[in-house]
Amino acid sequence: MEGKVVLLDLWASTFAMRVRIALAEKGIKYESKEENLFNKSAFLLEMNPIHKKVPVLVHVGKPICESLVIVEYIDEVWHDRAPLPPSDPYQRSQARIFKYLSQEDVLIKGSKLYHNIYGTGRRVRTGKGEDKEIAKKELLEYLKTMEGKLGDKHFFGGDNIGFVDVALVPITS
Ligand SMILES: N[C@@H](CCC(=O)N[C@@H](CS)C(=O)NCC(=O)O)C(=O)O
Repeated sequence: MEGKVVLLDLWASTFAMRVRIALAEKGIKYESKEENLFNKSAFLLEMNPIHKKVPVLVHVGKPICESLVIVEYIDEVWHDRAPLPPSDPYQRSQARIFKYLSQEDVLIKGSKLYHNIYGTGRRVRTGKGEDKEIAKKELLEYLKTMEGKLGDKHFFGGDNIGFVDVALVPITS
């Protein structure tokens, strides 16, 4: 499908990186508009009026927000190029679990209930004292589980990069 593709972007954003990886894998040409989060553009506020966050993909003038939703959208629209989710239903269900574990919006803000890969990583980076030490152990368990699932494969998707890789690489690298 053709149509102008614009990414409201931020080079340092792990969430925007997911979208950049998906666009690169699919070979989609797009315009990147770098945002300054201390002085958000009127276009960003118009395209993502609720959360006012990057990334936002604007495709033929219509905005799509939330990095993993955007990655799924990209996959569905350009489905003929390098499919990201596995075709096998069981493998797809496993990919969805990793998607759940890697999104930040399941966190309860201000609480310590960050029981997913993203949240635990954040506790390791920003936590203090005992909670930081607990988070380190939890993160190691997550990483070991992920390594076990990866096995000898190059990607979670097998020989080719897949949805789980796109979701996890920016937050674990
Ligand atoms: N759940 C969102 C998170 C996006 C997000 O937190 N973006 C940050 C940059 S890394 C942002 O725009 N923050 C601006 C703000 O919080 O005002 C996603 O997956 O896209």
